[in-house]
Amino acid sequence: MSQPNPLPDPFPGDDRSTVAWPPGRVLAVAATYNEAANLATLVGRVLAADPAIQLLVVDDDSPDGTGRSALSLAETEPRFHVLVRRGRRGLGGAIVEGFHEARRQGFEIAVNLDADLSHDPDDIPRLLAALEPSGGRPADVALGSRRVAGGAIEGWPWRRHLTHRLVCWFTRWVIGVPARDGSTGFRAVRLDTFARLRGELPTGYAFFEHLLWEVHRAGGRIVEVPITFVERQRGSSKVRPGVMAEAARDLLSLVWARWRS
Ligand SMILES: Nc1nc2c(ncn2[C@@H]2O[C@H](COP(=O)(O)OP(=O)(O)OP(=O)(O)O)[C@@H](O)[C@H]2O)c(=O)[nH]1
Ligand SMILES: [Mg+2]
Repeated sequence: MSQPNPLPDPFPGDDRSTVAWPPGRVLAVAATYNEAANLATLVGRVLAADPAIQLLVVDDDSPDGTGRSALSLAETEPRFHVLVRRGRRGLGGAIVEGFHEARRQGFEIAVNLDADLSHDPDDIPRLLAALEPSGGRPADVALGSRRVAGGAIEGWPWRRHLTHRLVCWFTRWVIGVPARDGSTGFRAVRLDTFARLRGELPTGYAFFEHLLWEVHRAGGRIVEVPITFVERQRGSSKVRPGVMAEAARDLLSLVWARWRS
């Protein structure tokens, strides 16, 4: 049997911010690729959303200099940290490495959000409250959901709605993950649950559905909190046909994984 998710060694060629990490419980993790136009707003808004939260940006050596700007911003803000990955690309891989960094630094909870402000940092406290309801049953993952009562998507063309519905239907009914918005990238995750997962997670966009499948089959509890997703106002989408084809292939591999398990 495979080992639970081990903590890998840091990659030697990467760049990291150097200011010491203050102790903390919750780390927001945002993967970035060419998000220079959104970076400063993202950092300001996440840190303002909760005075105890810290933020890690995991950049894949963006050609537009997002990583460089982030590294210099981190010198002035002790709650902001940066990892610039060299020679690696992919949203899922960047988030996994962000979660590993969170574990290495002793955080208990990671909150994953997009850097393009489609996810409102002001919703983070509601995600955290859903993970640890006072007097209620704790959850392992709290999803920022566009598909429960009160949730919404603003600014998408019909084609995006169609793909999104299809992926959510597949994740819920074919793979059996008990969530209406299994593809959301806005979520709070308990890091001890993440550390117990056994399967490989994809490095592309299907990371989100795979993570939920792994949490569910490990007996983890998933809850959903309504959010409004607003299409990005600045910068450009990284969802290209190649990225979608890779995600579709990774998603279909879950059918096989479910059948074998
Ligand atoms: N580190 C890293 N981040 C990525 C990569 N691809 C996308 N991202 C980041 O992942 C987040 C989501 O990417 P988007 O391009 O906004 O994709 P999306 O939100 O699914 O789709 P849109 O609605 O088109 O914006 C953003 O913060 C991106 O900068 C990648 O290869 N590496
Ligand atoms: Mg986006």
